Amino acid sequence: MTKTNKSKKGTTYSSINFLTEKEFSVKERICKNQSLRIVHFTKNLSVDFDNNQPITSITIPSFGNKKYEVWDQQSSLIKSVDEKYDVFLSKSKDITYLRINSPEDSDSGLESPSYNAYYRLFSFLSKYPTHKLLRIWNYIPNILGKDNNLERYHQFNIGRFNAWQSLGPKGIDGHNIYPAATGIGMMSGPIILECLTTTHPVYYLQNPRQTPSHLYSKKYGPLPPVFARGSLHLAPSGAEIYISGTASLIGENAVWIGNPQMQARETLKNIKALIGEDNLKQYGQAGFKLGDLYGVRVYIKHYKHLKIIKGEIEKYLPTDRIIYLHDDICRSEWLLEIEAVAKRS
Ligand code: 3EB
Repeated sequence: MTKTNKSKKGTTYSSINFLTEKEFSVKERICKNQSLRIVHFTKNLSVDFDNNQPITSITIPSFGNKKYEVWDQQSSLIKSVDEKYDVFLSKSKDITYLRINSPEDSDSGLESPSYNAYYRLFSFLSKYPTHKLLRIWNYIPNILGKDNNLERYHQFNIGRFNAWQSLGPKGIDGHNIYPAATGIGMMSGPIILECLTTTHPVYYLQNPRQTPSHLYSKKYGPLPPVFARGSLHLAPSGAEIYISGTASLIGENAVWIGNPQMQARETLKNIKALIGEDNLKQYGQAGFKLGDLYGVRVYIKHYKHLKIIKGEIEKYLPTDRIIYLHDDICRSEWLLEIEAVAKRS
């Protein structure tokens, strides 16, 4: 039984830490009992998922010795599996974590496994009407590959879009509601969705510098990717923003083609605009700063750009809040993508 710790304010709180293999092995038993979510970044596809533990192996290698991302939740956790929709669930007082794997059969592409993953997610969630989607991670094997002349990311987007149209969450006016997300490559394995839900208030943010993704023109795929640029979560321990995967994008176009340093700067500028006061005052919230970011994942396409990108990011943030990952981003022009959680310390 996990002990429930209360912070000074009497509210629960969570923390995100990046650990080396060694640090993780020392704390493994504690982690497994107290963590809402553990992501293991690895080259090798693990044969099976442990459906009793919140550990997910993701085939995205890390550049440094940090290999684990651990989300600690200082309150009791309930773990279970929904047999009907094959959803793994880890539930804390404030946030629920869900994981869905959707394998690809032979060579029919990603549209149907993507539809299947979202169909299962929405069917599962329909039983919990008080839970709202807060954040989704979409791991897409061989994201830049093509079959039948259609990019695999675009196939994924078709499946996701269609599932959302038929079963996804809707606002009172009937419009679809999309949470913050990441859509990123992975070396191998099934499509994996990791999701967070909450029963507390959540507002979905757009970025004033960027076109909302559901309005992208057809040149970026026959049906658009659907996600918000961030989710503002009014948690009992204070406001926090789940920042979607963010790249060097103005309007709907990639900028600074071929220039990793300027792509890093532009990406940070986008994040600043998303979390800044101007974008939040309509919700009665003060702005956040780059110095408020935690759990920062930096996906980098080429090893040769690591140093220059690291240099840009570490002008604003301490190394221990960042993990650098080697990965393909969903548009071939992008050399990096950044995601994080903003929380006032
Ligand atoms: C972009 O601005 C970057 O497909 O779920 C970011 C976040 C991106 C989420 C997704 C894709 C997704 O279009 C790519």
